[in-house]
Amino acid sequence: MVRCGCLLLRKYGNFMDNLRLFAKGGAGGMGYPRLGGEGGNGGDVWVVAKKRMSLKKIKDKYPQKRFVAGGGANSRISALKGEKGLDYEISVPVGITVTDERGQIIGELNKEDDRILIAKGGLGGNLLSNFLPSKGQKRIIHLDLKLIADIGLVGFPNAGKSSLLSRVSHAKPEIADYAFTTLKPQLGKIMYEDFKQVSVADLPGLIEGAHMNKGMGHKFLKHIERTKQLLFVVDVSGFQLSSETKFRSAFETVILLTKELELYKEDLMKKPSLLAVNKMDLPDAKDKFSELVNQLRNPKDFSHLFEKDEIPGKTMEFQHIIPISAQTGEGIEELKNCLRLSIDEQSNQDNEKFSKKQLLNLHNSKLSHVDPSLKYARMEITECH
Ligand SMILES: Nc1nc2c(ncn2[C@@H]2O[C@H](COP(=O)(O)OP(=O)(O)OP(=O)(O)O)[C@@H](O)[C@H]2O)c(=O)[nH]1
Ligand SMILES: [Mg+2]
Repeated sequence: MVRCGCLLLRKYGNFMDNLRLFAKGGAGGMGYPRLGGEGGNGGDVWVVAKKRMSLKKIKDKYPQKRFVAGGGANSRISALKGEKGLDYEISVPVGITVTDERGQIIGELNKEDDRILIAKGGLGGNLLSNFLPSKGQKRIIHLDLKLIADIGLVGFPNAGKSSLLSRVSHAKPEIADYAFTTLKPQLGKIMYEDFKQVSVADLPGLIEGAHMNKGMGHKFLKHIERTKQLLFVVDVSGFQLSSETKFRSAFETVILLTKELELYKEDLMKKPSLLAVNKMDLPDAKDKFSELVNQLRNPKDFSHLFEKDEIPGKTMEFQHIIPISAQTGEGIEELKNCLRLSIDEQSNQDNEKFSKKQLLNLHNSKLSHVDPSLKYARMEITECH
């Protein structure tokens, strides 16, 4: 039996769940003192939730991460009331918390088309301001993607994801012997003896072609993006959607699930992942499990089982592979321990990364006070270590 010891360590990737940007409202337009004309107000900068957006897309499209709205028009004889400057709308993903530089929450975008004003345009010049306009508001904004859970359950239909969630938490998801029982994410929490909680999202089953929107398709895959880690759940005896579709062994389901994630978004492959092999109470399960582990150790030797375009560029490297039975409870404690270990390890690495960054900032700010020639000399020394 492969226990927690079956560790295939991998580096944690950097799934993008936050972005810092600069926003500036447009300046107001000049007033017209002689005729009492008012300049137009500057445009405002908004963030607007859009379904198909991701923080990565924003960063790739606008590497400078600078968003400035249009200026208000000056008042003139032909148009005494100057026109308002153009607003700037930044499309952001749904499920974002918007905070300012001090960490104060400005608002949340929970559904499509929700919008928040992040930088107000300046006022146009008028009588009160002696016809002088004001500048637009400047602001550093943080966008944080709210994760729906620490762990997302990924698997073909009927693998036993909902059964597993009901085993490890107090959640009561629907469980049934047909595909697509779960139609939207269900959340549960694993409680540990030291009161630590790890949230788990039971997600709708995935089928081949999900990246092309088959089955629950994108809806399902979008949820996977919003979990810290993935727990693949596969039926040790394999899966067949219907008599018209191919039977897939447990190994094939792992490979095909990986391929679907890769085709949807390669970044998903960077998330720390674990594998729970379910239904170990079934006859022959132990032999099938050993076969699966062997296949996962040498995936290349089994590439003949797939069409070329079904093979993922990289095989998923699981941190732990745990045989379980959601029905009898076998392996469930082990699984809970492995999940805890993996989540703790990830937060330690995140903390470490954060401290290193802080130290580097501190180091650089100290160096900026010394003679520039010394600065380079010192940098070399630091790099030698
Ligand atoms: N023998 C056995 N059956 C199980 C086990 N876990 C789940 N099942 C059965 O498998 C069937 C599917 O279980 P679900 O938990 O609904 O599966 P799911 O992965 O949530 O399915 P979808 O919501 O359709 O994606 C049900 O009939 C369960 O009773 C197990 O460990 N052993
Ligand atoms: Mg389910």
